[in-house]
Amino acid sequence: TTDVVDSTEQEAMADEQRFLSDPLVTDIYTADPSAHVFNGKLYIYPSHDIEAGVPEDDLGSHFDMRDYHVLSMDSVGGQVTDHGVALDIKDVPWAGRQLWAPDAAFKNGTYYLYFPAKDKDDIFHIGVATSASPTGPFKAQPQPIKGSYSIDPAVFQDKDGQFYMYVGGIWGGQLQRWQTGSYQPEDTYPADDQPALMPKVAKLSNDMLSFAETPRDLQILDENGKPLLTGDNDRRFFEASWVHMYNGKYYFSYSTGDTHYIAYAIGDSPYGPFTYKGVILNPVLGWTNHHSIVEFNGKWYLFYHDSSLSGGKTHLRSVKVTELHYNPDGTIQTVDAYVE
Ligand code: FUB
Repeated sequence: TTDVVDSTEQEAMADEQRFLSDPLVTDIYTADPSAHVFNGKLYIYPSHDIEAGVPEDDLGSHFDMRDYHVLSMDSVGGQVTDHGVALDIKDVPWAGRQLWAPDAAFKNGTYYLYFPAKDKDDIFHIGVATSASPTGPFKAQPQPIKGSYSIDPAVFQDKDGQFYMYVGGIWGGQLQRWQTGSYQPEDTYPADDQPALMPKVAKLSNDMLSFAETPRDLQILDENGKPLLTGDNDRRFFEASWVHMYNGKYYFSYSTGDTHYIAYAIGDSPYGPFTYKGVILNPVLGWTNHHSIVEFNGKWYLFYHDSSLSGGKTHLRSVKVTELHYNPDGTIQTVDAYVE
């Protein structure tokens, strides 16, 4: 791709940067951190990056991850525990390759791990696995969630207890192949002056193992109430959905992919529409940018990743955390992961 920053350039950048925060763990590579507070403790559900030796391409084939580890911490800045393998791809009957960005939820004594993987036909779907413990081991359902596709599930519990899944990613995430409602192997996109492809949102069923409805489009609007356009690469949705609530408003945040921002939009309902508000996190070292936002002991935190530990290798990332600050009007102060 013309957009993938040249690896040598990334490695040179890594030598020059001073980093805002350190990796949470350094003995394995981790990415795409989904943070949750369960029983007063912070749990992080990341991807587990490995060097699989797969060449870099636009579809993200070099992200060839095979298992998940769960991390936990009692306090931000305190000791981080790596709980070992929580789910291995060999124990997911339907999965072929590429365990990408997961998320987790808790309901009625059971923990649910939601994860994207390509099936044996190389089509991404969302799987679910369950455990009595937040750290696993998780047992995968025999089939992916019926009607699920694409990548990067984020599960949000609304104030009335209802759970919603937000999902989708373009390019390697295959969202563009589902525009007709069924899978088309060709990659087609709306024209630059047309509304951009949107992430999907669906209510989860009571059993947390299926969709209670057909996933619907989640609208992200500009300041004039018009959908963001395909050509608006600095603002349009690419991947890495996350939803949180602050002061009664719903915040939908996501990566802009090829422009490398974590952006956000605010709305009044879990279904949206959401209005674009700005950038939460400026580009980090490495191509991808992926985050989560959580309140813990009265402070707000941004979990994110970058490729500093690997010296700039895009597919070998490390999870980090920094405090997040709001302005009095509810907008979020932009984080820059590097200090002068
Ligand atoms: O980690 C693999 C993929 O890279 C994730 O699913 C995307 O969000 C990007 O971070």
